[in-house]
Amino acid sequence: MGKRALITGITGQDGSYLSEFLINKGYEVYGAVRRTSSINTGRLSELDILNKINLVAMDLAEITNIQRVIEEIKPDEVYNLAAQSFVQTSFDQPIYTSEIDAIGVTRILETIRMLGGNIKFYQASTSEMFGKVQTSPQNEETPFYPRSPYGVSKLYGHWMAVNYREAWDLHACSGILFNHESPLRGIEFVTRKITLGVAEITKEKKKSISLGNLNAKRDWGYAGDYVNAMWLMLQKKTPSDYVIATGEMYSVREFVEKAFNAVDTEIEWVLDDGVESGRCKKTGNILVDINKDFNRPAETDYLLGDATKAKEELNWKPQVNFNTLIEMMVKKDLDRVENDVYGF
Ligand code: NAP
Ligand code: G4F
Repeated sequence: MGKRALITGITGQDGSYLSEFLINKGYEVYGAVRRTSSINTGRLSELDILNKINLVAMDLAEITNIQRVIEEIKPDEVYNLAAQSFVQTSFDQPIYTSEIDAIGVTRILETIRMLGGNIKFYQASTSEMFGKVQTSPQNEETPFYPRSPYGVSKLYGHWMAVNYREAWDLHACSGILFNHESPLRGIEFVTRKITLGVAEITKEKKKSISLGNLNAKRDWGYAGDYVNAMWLMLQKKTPSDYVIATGEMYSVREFVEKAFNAVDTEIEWVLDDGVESGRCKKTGNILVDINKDFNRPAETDYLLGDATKAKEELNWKPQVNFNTLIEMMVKKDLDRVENDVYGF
């Protein structure tokens, strides 16, 4: 019989791709979903894997629930992907974010320890823990300096995974993943906001996109490549932590330019009375305006990862580059807008 995996956050971007990946590897996949008032499995349906997954009700806020579920399922591997994952929201909901992204991790680790410690554990750590970066590029040795309640909460979860590994000999790994995107990315994140906006403008459903800090830079990869790395980590005999990144960094501004290029539109940045906008070079129409509401109280200005350890020890490297990623996202959003089917 194949291995059994429990994925928290299965309804999210990474949970959906990881499910697909593990199903293809012959795993029996269990997905933890929190109770919501409406059906929230659009991504799993879009990948056509909903009927291949066993969904179980589990909220990271509730330890009794976590204990019962893990004891009953007896998974070989637990992938903890559930989180309040939007940095901006964490400034408005810092306590809730800590409850799920920090303490939620301890709830799972403690459950695994109480059940004998034989379940392998993956923690979804993040480059946001580097925040105000101390050196560049960032690797596993780079000091952390989180810049948001999300980053601070994730850092707690990260160190808890390390601590349970060292104190209780748990097979716990943290993947320090840099930004990864896809057509299944949530629409509040900047990449998807841009690609959906480009599609809506192209199909004349919208006139412009409002954005915040265009100069922020990120190391953007493809989510489908990154879930592979999660699995590879848990297959290693000795657990460890790994940075997963492309090693290339681009600004939000460059992302905008490339996304419009994908629909044969050239953007020109214009400064008018100190106010910047992105205009169509051909028509002069404003396609991007700046709205300070999207600025963060404290910003992570740039992130650039060095995934050498993952390359050497896991034989992992990204397959999809920046341009292909953007084209893939714009194309999918054009289809969605054209057919008026958004899925999630
Ligand atoms: P996502 O699309 O926002 O998915 C988050 C998932 O967590 C959703 O399934 C959500 O369920 C679930 N969730 C939230 N609160 C929960 C709770 N209290 N109990 C149970 N489930 C809960 O995030 P993602 O992009 O797939 O990221 C996956 C993980 O990797 C997250 O932990 C994120 O912080 C981390 N990460 C992401 C990136 C990235 O660039 N994508 C980079 C580094 C680390 P609902 O569907 O009900 O909301
Ligand atoms: O797309 P973002 O919201 O992603 P952010 O904050 O980098 O966080 C993502 O990546 C982390 C890994 O580093 C994950 F841990 C986390 O869960 C999440 O997946 O913003 C990216 C950048 C920021 O600098 C933001 O200020 O884009 C800038 N930005 C500019 N205008 C905007 C906007 N971000 C959003 N969401 N919306 C805007 O209008």
